[in-house]
Amino acid sequence: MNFKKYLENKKNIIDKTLDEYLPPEEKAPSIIHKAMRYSVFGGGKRIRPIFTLATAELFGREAESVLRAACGIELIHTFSLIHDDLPCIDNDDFRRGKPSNHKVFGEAIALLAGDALLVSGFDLIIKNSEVKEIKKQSILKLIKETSFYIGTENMLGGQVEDITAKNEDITKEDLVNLYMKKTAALICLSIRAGAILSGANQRQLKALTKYGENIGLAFQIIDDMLDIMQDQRDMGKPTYANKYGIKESKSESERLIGEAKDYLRIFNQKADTLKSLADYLLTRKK
Ligand code: GRG
Repeated sequence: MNFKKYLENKKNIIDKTLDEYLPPEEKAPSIIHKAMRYSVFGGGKRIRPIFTLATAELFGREAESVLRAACGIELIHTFSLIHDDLPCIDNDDFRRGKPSNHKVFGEAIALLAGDALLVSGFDLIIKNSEVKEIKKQSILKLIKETSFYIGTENMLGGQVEDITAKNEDITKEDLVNLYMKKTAALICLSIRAGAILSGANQRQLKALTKYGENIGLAFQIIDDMLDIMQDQRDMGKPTYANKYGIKESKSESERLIGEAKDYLRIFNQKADTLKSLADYLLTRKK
């Protein structure tokens, strides 16, 4: 199967799982289920759950065996986007070219839809324990990891730094640290999830974590470049591309992706899909 087909195929099974899991729009209280579905099916790339599935496959597992946990992480990602767009945080009227959740449903419902998706994310990870070959202990470990990677030491803390950072005085080290928390943490979690549920040993988990950190950091630097190239630059915000320019952002993201792939050496050609996913990030247009 070529790589484009691989991405398409995985996206389809992720969409199907999410659709079967989420309450239907008409179920009461209908407005929140509509709001949740609006953002979950709003055109996301599904890159985080695809990382989880591809990592499980690296260990010879079927993608299906970790599908629910992977989708749980996608719900948590969607929650973070809805809250990120709220007037009290980034105040963005648009997400993926469409009106953001609060523009359609109002602030109160958007806030609650985000909360509901966070809760549902954990629920879906727990539901993965129903898969026969998955050890219950590994689900507990993943729940603990998820709390850590989205908590105040990681995603949530990164978001706090993001809204308080001042463009003029942030150093490169602090900006990279902020990106590691705000963006790389959840991407890293999605890779670790596939490894933990597939019984990875410490050496394998360490290599995949380094891969995930590099990928996650590159992802945010590329995201900033895309914002500039698509004329969506926020001048009030310190971003890598705003501060250091497109040329340096490009070479730094290429360096990080190259290093990420080097960490996969211990898996030989079994890691080819994860290497292709790393390369794909450099060419993505959205
Ligand atoms: C309460 C744990 C908690 C978190 C709330 C709002 C928030 C704190 C964190 C948000 C952090 C954030 C929005 C980071 C940006 C990461 C990023 C580049 C998102 C875009 O990801 P894509 O391109 O999105 O994968 P798609 O549209 O493909 O789904």
